[in-house]
Amino acid sequence: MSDLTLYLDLVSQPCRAVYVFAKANNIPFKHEEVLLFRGDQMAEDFGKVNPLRKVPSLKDGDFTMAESTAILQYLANKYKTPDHWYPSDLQKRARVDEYLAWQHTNTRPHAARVFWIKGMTPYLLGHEATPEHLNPALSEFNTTLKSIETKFLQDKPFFAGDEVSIADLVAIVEIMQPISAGVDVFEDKPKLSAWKHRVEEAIGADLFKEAHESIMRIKEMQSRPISPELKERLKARLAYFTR
Ligand SMILES: N[C@@H](CCC(=O)N[C@@H](CS)C(=O)NCC(=O)O)C(=O)O
Repeated sequence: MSDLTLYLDLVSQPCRAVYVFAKANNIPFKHEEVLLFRGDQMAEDFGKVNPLRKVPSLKDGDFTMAESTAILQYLANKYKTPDHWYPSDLQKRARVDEYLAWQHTNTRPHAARVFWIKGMTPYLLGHEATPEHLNPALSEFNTTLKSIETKFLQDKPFFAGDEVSIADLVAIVEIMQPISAGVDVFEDKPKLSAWKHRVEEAIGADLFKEAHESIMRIKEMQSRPISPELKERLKARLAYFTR
């Protein structure tokens, strides 16, 4: 039995990256669900694993850690996964690290903003997102996608060259978040769309689909009851994105 436990909610993009990576590499782990819509992140026991109360989180024996990109690097190093995921070649690895550093202030917040405004406004406020809020978010996200094409992908099959790496994985799960809210992310972007298909194939279509099942059913989840307290917290988060 593995000592490794991953605390995940697959509606979360960084959780999906960690989940897909562990599964694709046959890393044995115990999957502990921390369902954010149920408020599980506030449970006392989870606070001991991650006082930041965020997923993904990892526990390996007595060792605990947070932050998806650091978790991916830990798993790649510990389980000596195939080199292409996190290349040992200095400059290829630097390409991966470069994207992982960039995405924290680009793909991640910009994709999340589109998702929250388009996908969470009807749920939390009972009406569709207004163009006033949605359009600037879409425009910012499209600029990010353009940078991914021109700076990170260029004319290569994947960000670090001929094979998939954790940088591609982190990017694709983030880009899928607005798709789940009904945004046609790949419209008029054949290059990015072809890259998405390559990443999906490299990961395995079944695993890719499985990891995205819950976020693709977000509407169904939104029809379940949640506590008024949690709803208020979610509204505050939405207000942050529309400020
Ligand atoms: N930078 C962190 C972000 C983690 C994060 O923000 N997780 C969100 C889900 S996507 C979360 O746990 N939110 C719970 C909350 O804020 O209550 C990472 O990459 O792991």
